[in-house]
Amino acid sequence: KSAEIVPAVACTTKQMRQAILDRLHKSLATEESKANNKAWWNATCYAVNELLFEKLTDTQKSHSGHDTRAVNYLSLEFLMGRLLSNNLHNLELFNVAQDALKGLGKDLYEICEEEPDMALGNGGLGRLAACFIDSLATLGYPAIGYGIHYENGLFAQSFQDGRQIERPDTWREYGNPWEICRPESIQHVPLYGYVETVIDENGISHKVWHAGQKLKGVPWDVPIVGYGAKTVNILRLWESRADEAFDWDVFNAGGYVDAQVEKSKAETISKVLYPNDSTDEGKELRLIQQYFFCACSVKDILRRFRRAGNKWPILAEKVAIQLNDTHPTIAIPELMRILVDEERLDWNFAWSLCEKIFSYTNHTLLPEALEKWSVALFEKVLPRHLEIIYEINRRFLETVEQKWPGDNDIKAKLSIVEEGSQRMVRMANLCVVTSHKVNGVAAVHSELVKTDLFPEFDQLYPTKLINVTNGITPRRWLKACNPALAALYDETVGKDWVVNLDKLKDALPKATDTVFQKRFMEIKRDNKVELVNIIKDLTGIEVSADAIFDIQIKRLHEYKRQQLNLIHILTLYRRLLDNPDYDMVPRVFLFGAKAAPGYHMAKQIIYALNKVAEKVNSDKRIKGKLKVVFLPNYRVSLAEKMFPAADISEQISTAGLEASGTGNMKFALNGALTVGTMDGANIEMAEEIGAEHMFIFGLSVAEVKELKTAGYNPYDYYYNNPELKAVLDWLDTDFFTPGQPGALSDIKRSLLEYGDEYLCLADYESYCKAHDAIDTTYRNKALWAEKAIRNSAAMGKFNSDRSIEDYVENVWHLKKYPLA
Ligand code: 26Y
Repeated sequence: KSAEIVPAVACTTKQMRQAILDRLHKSLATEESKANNKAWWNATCYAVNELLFEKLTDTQKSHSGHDTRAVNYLSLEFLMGRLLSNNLHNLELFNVAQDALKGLGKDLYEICEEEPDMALGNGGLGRLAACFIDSLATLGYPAIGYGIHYENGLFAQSFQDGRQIERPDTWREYGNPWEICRPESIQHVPLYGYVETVIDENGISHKVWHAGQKLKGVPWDVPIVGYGAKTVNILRLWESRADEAFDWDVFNAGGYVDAQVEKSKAETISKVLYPNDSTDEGKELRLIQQYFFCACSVKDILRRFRRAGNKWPILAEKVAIQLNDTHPTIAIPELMRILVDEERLDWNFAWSLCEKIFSYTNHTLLPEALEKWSVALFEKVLPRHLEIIYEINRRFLETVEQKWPGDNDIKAKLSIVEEGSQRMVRMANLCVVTSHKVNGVAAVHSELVKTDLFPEFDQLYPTKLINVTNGITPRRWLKACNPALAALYDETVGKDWVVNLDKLKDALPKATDTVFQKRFMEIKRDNKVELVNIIKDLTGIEVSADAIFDIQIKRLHEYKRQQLNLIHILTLYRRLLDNPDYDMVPRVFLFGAKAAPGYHMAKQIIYALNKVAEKVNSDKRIKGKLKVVFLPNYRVSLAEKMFPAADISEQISTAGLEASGTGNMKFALNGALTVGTMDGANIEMAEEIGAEHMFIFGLSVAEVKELKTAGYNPYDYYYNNPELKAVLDWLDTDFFTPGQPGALSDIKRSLLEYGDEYLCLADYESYCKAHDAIDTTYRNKALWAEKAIRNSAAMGKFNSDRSIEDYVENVWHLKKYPLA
């Protein structure tokens, strides 16, 4: 690979400046003196689009010209964040745009702040999809992301008296410059109704589904620019509308109003992203969302296939479909339905195509997150798909019978349909049965998928279950979000690290170089100062950049154990109150997290953290040694300011429960040290970095299993550790909630009476010790700097480009087609 990267798109500062002005005048009908920052942002986006659209059409032309094999990445979530800064970086025009705007009296960083986040996802799974489409385009692979054009993304969070309030996220209320509506590619989607058996002219019977309702899927395309702009792929998002063709009947019968009501019902399908990321609620609207999106995407995939003049036998040579968790599983029976019912292909032939086309990524072992849909609901909404699932299952159970003759327990366990008072369709089983590859997202997780989640499937299909360790895109998570550190790496290891993150290793010899250490830590300090200002703006709280910035940012979940972090904070606070001279490096504990609106305990933990923050931050006795800040509305754009400013990364899930984690990688890449359990990708990070440069604590996966089998009793820890007992008892008083004793007792109850499912108390002592070690290590500036550099420079493996190459080699088998 060459060292010097030639700019992807020719554009001088002068040309950029003119393009922005033109857009301001000719597209936005305003002028310099009247334009606010939002208008400048829009004008800049339009100017970028002009450069980008040409590459987009060139890429699409090349892909159809070569009739390329492509991966279709189906995901209910794409957590894109903002696009302007990233697109400029990938076009290698960030500096050009910065200079152009400077010439116009504007600051590009300020302009970028005008962009609403595209928050079409909950967390890790959605952000992973966003990193993956960046990598696919960067590597030059033909790929399409398919998703839903939600009118409202993940809710906006604010706090009222410390409690989470949710408000709708109106990200495109005033339009979105990045999306292109494609009415020429509209799809129609049937729902409800009944199935008829029809005998054709040759006397052969087949099934016809007569829909009770029809939806229209309108595609919105978002261009995805790869780094270097050698490929611009698309993310295609479907918006639901009423199908006019269908409404005419009601309309003509005088039902003008009814027709309008039908119309708004159809439009609710893509209205809102479900904010749950662990408990599957089995809601009808969600199933319809999933089907609507899968039906549109599958039809679109087949439309492109046919347009190229191809015939069915080569479908699996041209099409790979990746299912991002089980959420798009319904694409499987949908493809079978089209091939068998509409195209009248033989079942066995259609099935052999599906087996080659589909593959599935599992992101969780938590039983409550595994999707199941009631047979009754299926029967009502998708009657033909239910029949197809039954037939898939009937044939599958024959294979099980061959492998384990007469073993009805195994059949019951593996069956796609779960028997019981409410019969349920198990989506994960359908995925595993169909897919040629099933992957977990980190080594330990993939092992647990084999041994704990699907052991019999692993015996039945010994090569199906594999691992693809997650990754993050270094373009967004280093180059764009931490320009100073990116520049230091450019200078130290060459600019190639952006596409070859392993290059960072060349900086390792500098880990002990005092000059390099000084520069590395000055950058960290500057980033902390920036965050100090953001904290002040958002919360009014004043913190010092000299303190250790200890950050936990991720969805709020009991298994992620923000409550363990909380009880450690209380421990430090107590130590300080007991002894005002207690010697500790000042610490700022920062949080960002959204709780699912219906998840009571998660909301209680947010409330507790906010109440503890209020008390701690205003307590003069502790002399500013401890601060607690919960930043509201955690999202990608806020994350981009927090990762570069972190000293400590909290990755403290109960071992065995965090499939991978990806925030862990973003922190380390930006020079934070991890305090974490041996869980998910933390384990592989320790292999790369050296565990001695992390603060590893707590029970291992095996120890968690042992303890649970032996019978875990949280009271053992409560009565044996006076410090632990004191902080838990504190939660029962009204110390943090004056006049309202018991307002935080829920948390204590969950950790004692309710059995402490996530073993917080078992890991408490070890966690506190890890934090003591953090304090000691931080006092040694050179040692800390060395470790920070080692963490960052060792992140090569966690480049999402590597993840994509793993998928290409083991699952998708694609070829690269970059533009010349
Ligand atoms: C079924 C529905 C309620 C649901 C919706 C979203 C269930 C789960 C989710 C999202 C899950 C998720 O974000 N999982 C995370 O995926 C990351 C990427 O693989 C992992 O790094 C992380 O450990 C995992 O929790």
